[in-house]
Parts: sequence; structure tokens; C-alpha cells
Amino acid sequence: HIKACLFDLDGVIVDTAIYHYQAWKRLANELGFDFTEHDNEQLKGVSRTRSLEIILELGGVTQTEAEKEELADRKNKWYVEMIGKMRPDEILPGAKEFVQACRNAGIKTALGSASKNSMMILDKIGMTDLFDAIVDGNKVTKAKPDPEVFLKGAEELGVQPVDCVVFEDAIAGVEAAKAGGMKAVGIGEPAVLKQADIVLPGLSAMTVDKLNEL
Ligand code: B16
Ligand code: MG
Repeated sequence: HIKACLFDLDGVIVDTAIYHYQAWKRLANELGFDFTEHDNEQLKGVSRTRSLEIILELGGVTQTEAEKEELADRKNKWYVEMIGKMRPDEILPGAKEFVQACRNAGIKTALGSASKNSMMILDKIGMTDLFDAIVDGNKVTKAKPDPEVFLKGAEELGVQPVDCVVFEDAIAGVEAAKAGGMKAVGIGEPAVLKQADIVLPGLSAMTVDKLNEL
């Protein structure tokens, strides 16, 4: 019997990938190379540091650790400027409704995101109070596909992993859920999210009744 639902943020609750893309592209352009929306696919669910490494590899650029830190900070400032303007109407279809439906059914809810900016985004879209636990990039040391982020979420909720369902749009995120012994609902394409128990196009296709059929 499912007792908790854990939600990824980018790609499940909101589409912040577009803002990450714009900020990374600006950085790549300043460094003298281009960065396409196609390249950006590789960064979904990946940490900020790892994202930068992937971009520098694409551009064939090598940087010192100190330079990398400065570049990541520069990108983050532009990103924060953009998410600072986010509004509740940017919540993906059905996301708020499903999280609320879980709560109404007595199912605990948690956020499990790699983003260190999660709190700001939740605040801007007005969803902070809908989560019983929030585990973000500031609270974890190991990135997805390591299950740390979701295991911490389950622990904060006081629920066993086997009684949890994770909602994820990234391959690494689905892998993290499975590695943690949880059920995984993929948001996206079945051909991509092969490890997920089921794959849906978005949370508007999800219902509380479906949780116990997984
Ligand atoms: P930040 P998620 C992830 O969010 C994004 O998908 C990924 O593109 C980003 O690099 C990562 O957060 C870190 O974000 O730079 O804000 O700390 O999908 O795990 O909710
Ligand atoms: Mg995601």
C-alpha cells in the first residue's frame, strides 16, 4: 500500500530546463562556442557541476577548478534572475492537482530534486506548503542515479522505500528510484525511461487510484 509520493522538480512539476538552457547557452557563447537545445537534453537531472563539465567537453574547452567555479556561479546568477520571475501559471498541467490529491488521500508528499534553487522555485509557484519534506541539491552529497535524494525524502517522511512512488523525467532519476527500492513513474517517453514501472506524458494522466496498481 503506497504511503508516500516523491516528486522530482524540473520536468515533473515545472519546466525549468528552458531557463537552464538559456543560461548555459549564454555561458557557452561567452566562451566562444554554441550550445543547442539538443545538447541541453544531456543536462536534465544532472548536477550543476557535472552540467558544466559536459558543456566544456562539448566546446572542447579546459578550465581550472577555480575557473569552473566562477563559470558555474556566473551561469547560476543568470538562471536565478530568470526563475525569480516564475509564476504559478508555469506549473505543469495536473501537477499541483495531483500533489494535492495525494495529500487529500492521506499520502505523504516530498520533493526530491538535484537543484540547489528548489526552494526559490517552489516559493515562486506557490507550492512550498504542499510538500511534507523537501530534499534538494543542498541536502545531498551524491547525485542521481544514486538513490540518496529519495532515501532521505522517505526517511524524513518516516516511510519505508517499498511504500514510496517516485515521479521522474530523467533516466538517472528513474534509476535512483529503482536503486532505492521504490516504484518509479516516468514522465516522458516509454522508449527513453525504460526502467520505470509505468511512463506517462505528465501528471495530468495520474490518479491516486493508479498508485496501488504499480
Ligand atoms: P541547480 P531536477 C535538476 O533539477 C535539473 O534537471 C538539472 O538540469 C540541473 O542542472 C540540476 O537540477 C541542478 O540545478 O543548478 O539549480 O542547482 O530535475 O533534479 O529537479
Ligand atoms: Mg527532472
